[in-house]
Amino acid sequence: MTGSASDFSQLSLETVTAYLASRPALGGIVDVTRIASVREVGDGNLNLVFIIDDAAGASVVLKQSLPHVRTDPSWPMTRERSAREATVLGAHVLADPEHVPAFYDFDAENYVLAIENLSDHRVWRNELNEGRVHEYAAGELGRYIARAAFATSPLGLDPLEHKRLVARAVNPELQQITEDLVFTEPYIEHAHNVVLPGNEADVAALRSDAALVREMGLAKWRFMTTAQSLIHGDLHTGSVFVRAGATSGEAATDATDARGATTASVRAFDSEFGFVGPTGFDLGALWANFIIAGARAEALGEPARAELILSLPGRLWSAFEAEYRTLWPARIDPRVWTDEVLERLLDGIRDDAAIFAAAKAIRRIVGFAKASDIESLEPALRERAARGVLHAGRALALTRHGIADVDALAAESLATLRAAR
Ligand code: SR1
Ligand code: MG
Repeated sequence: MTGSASDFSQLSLETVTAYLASRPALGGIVDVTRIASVREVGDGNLNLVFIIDDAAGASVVLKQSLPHVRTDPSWPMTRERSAREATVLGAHVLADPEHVPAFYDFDAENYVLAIENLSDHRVWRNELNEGRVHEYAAGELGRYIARAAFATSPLGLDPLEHKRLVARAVNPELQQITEDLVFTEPYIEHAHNVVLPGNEADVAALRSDAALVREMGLAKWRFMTTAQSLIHGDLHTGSVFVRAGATSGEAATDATDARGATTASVRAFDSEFGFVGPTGFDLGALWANFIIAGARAEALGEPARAELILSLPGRLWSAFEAEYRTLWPARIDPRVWTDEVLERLLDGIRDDAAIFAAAKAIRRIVGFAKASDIESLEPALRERAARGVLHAGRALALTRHGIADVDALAAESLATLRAAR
């Protein structure tokens, strides 16, 4: 019954401790008889997030989906997205435990995931906004995407298992949000679209560019009809935690390895938009957000930092490709998946990554769910930065064909950002 002490359908600061006590799987994670603090820290578009610490310093994060968009309660949203996130995180923990939070529990009745508290990490987008690039993170995420892609595709899964995974991971409502927000709404008149008056002509130019709209239509088709691997589905820099190591040139933290040295750590979280889709989508999401972060650095008059940030797409791709190649000999069916097939797969994933990057860069300027990198700039700087991202997205979408060098494409994006006035 709603409001009773054992009603956990919408957790609150008052009910979280009783909830923990009701979950046997969490007994070994925190001491529920000695809870020291409970905080609600959710600041994304969708969910409640609680951090609970016990008196001995152990902690856990509880993430509960709401039946609507957190930032817009009039927009209903399936709570089953929690189950989809549990499916993705469960599979990715098996594929690459180094790059995702530890996964303790999933409560399907109350839509609650219990995961590792990574409070000693920082959200990468916030770090980028403050001028700390954490460039090592791009390579780590390239390895993560490759490991997850290999393990959850027919390269690493028995064919029947892959089909069962496709069925288990289908995520209709959230997939449709991406179809609408990323690939459609920026190119039509829609109430979700808001730009500065000075950027209205830039958006009109995108919409009247038939070649660009065609590329976005084809990208949407790829997104909707491709079932390669179980993707994260929303891998922007706000879905990544980073913690620098002692030698990575960033601020040190108190997490140490066996020798007492601070260890770097990079974790992808918030995979509720995941499904079995195109592997290049996660690469493209990060790539887009590197363009956006680079636009911010340019707008703030930090060209060296912008250049460093625009080296990240290449670092991401190189690490992905190297890991994918390393895993390739272990593919479960080499009979017709010859080494030539590997080259074609990589070509296709790279091309997908580029067009998805273009789409995801443009959507963060035009449509719903913008990026704080740009939004936190004062309007005169914001207008130019937004224009630069739109121009860079368009150029990437239209010139990527046949260019196998991600560094060259990123260099073109940097030049485009710089040319925007
Ligand atoms: C209503 S959800 C809006 C956006 O937030 C998420 O981060 C996804 O990117 C989604 O498109
Ligand atoms: Mg999210």
